[in-house]
Amino acid sequence: MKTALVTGITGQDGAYLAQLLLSKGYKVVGMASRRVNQSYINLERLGIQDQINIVYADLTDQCSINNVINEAQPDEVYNLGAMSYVGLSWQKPAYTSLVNGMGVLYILEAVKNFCPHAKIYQASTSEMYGNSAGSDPKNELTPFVPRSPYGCAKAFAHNLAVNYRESYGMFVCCGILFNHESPLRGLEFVTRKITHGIAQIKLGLADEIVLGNLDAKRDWGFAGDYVEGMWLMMQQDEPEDYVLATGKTKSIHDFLHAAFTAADIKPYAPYIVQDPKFMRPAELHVLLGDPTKAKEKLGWEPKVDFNQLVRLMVEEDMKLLS
Ligand code: F7E
Repeated sequence: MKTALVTGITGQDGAYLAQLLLSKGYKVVGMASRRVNQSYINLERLGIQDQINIVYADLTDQCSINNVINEAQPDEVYNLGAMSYVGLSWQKPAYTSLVNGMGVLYILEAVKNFCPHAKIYQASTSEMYGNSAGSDPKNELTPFVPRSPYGCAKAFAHNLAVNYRESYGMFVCCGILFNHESPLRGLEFVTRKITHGIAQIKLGLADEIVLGNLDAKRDWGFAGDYVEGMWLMMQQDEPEDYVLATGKTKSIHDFLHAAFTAADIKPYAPYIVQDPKFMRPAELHVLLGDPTKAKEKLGWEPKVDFNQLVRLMVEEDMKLLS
């Protein structure tokens, strides 16, 4: 039986990845930071909370990471833990850099020193590209020009992961994932904020959704598909970096249209209020990924398309609230 250590076990990706690993017969050790009010709701919603060995450690604390890795002796480490809300990274730049940047250094060092046989997956992100103009769709060779403290920290971590692979011959692969959503997405992210808001409107619990920039475009896929890509990267003989994306981009307007349509409400405009509070100091206008390498080398392709994803999220939020 293989052992996988998953940091960020309480998040959307942690929950879906744990579910996948359990279905493949892994022992799953889930790392949680045990901050105040930490919620295990995602694991509970998938019905797998009792099958995960939860351990407590923090990505800002090298000692705690050392202890967990030394004790668990995992075959595979999936580093999904992060301060993942880009908008908040302007308010908490130092914390974001510590968790998303230095935290990765701590994982790399702990594996190098205490569990050198372990393979590592690092959660890199399309936020690292920033607006790198004229380079759509973005692939593994597109330069990083990050536009947020979040993106800067993730680019640092990505470069470090590649450096440890090259310097020490460690198995470290980075998945450069474009936006991936699901009914388990946190309510602060725009997709879930919209689908949850629609469910509230439908049930008479709210009459508007307050948003920021509606013109931004994202390459949105289903998180359940993307965790399969993570696992596939770790099963290769050689560690490499891969983009996971759908290859299609849609605006927030497109998402609103699809989501309100799925809920049988038209038009959506009367329900939307814009507030500068949700605008970012530096916006990333368009993201579009090229998943060709993942398709050719891993045989990975997203299965759930944009409209199916939106409908799934709306329906689940309706069920949840009613
Ligand atoms: O914003 C715009 C906002 O916060 C998407 C994370 O998983 O994916 C995610 O980062 C877009 C932005 O995701 C609101 O300005 C408008 O242009 O849902 P989001 P994100 O920033 O793309 C990447 C790949 C990651 O790695 C991250 O960890 O939507 N937008 N109005 C809004 N965004 C939010 N959150 N709230 C609004 O009211």
